[in-house]
Amino acid sequence: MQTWSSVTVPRVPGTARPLRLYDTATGQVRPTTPGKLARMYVCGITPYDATHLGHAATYLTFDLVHRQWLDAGHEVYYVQNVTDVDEPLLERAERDQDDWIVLGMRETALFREDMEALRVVPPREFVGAVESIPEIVEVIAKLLTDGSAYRVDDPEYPDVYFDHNATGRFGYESNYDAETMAKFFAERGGDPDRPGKRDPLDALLWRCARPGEPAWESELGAGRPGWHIECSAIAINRLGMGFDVQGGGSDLVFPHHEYSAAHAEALSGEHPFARHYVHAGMIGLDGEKMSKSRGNLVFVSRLRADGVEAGAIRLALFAGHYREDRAWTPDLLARAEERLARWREAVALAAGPPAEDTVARLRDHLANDLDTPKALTAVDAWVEEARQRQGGDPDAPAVVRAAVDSLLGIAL
Ligand code: 5CA
Ligand code: ZN
Repeated sequence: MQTWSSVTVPRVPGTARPLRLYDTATGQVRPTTPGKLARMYVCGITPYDATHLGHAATYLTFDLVHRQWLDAGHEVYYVQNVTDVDEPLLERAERDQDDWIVLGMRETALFREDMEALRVVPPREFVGAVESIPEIVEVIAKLLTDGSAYRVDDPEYPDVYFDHNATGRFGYESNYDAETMAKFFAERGGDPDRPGKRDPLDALLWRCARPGEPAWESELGAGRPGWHIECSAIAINRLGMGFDVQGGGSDLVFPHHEYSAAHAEALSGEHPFARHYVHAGMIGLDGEKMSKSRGNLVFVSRLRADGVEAGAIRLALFAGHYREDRAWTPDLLARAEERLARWREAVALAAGPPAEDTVARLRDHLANDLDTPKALTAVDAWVEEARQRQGGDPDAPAVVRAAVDSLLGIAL
């Protein structure tokens, strides 16, 4: 698929800090240790509705990861998928009497526009599930040959399932107990009661064609892929095993990232799938998680239509820490707009207090598990001093402007 337009990331004087991130698998904030090429996979949208602020918060989180690595001199091989064939998309198309392909194309186009407007540095590869079916089929066939996958005993629909114990490490990513796994598996797209499975927790890899459903001819028979194997195949075929960061919202901790890792590890015989599993908290509205199925959404495109600036959306979301579940409120946006105006006013001054310390603190806070609340406070301090004192270093406003642009993605 086509990705979206690039954005210029200015260079900032001084030295970057190595990025440390919280890893769900080990429960610790650990240094990321990319080579010259940093490798990141972030789970993309299922395009049946417009991008809401929850999605935006997640993609902005990983944009910060991307930007800190760029600042540290790495090249970043960033891959993001689009789940352009799956149950929720087909259900929505059915409900609205829409063509699922057209619906997916329309929402994906809007997503690209939203990401561009938010100044998100684009992935190097933006990959659809449909266009990846041949490579997904290939990995499923290999899992079947190796005995990590099996067909259910159903002559009509002999769907292929993954033996979740194939690696002997299942559960290492989420660290959930059996009860929590069973609960989330059932709630988040799993089918514990499918007759013929060897274990309720085994996950679907290939769904044989049913009447009226989209299907592709393949060596597995006509059908379509399960969800988790899509991300395993797309990630390892581009990034290889042991890539630096697997990312998404915290609703993907289980089952999605646990199974994506288990599939890839069973397939390759290598561990780990990713060196860090990084999860953004859930954005809520009126006390509930913002989600397409609940319909309590604030769309990025709606805010754009209302003239809200990307920088204000970033500042509103970055006012909280990325791992916290947090609420979107009109007041949060109003405060972010005021902050943006104050910052803009300060960098437009002819001079300001020396920028070195501010830039160093900004880098320190962001390198420490993306501590954006503290990073914003560090910029606030410089801004207040610049506005009150006037005068000082004539180069400082441009340096702060470049640092805020490069490290936080905010154009002042
Ligand atoms: N296509 C799959 C991933 S392979 C999927 O989960 N799509 S999605 O459209 O449902 O979500 C896209 C991304 O936004 C995921 O990373 C998900 O974790 C994240 N997300 C969804 N809702 C929220 C929310 N309310 N707050 C923060 N992130 C969210
Ligand atoms: Zn995914």
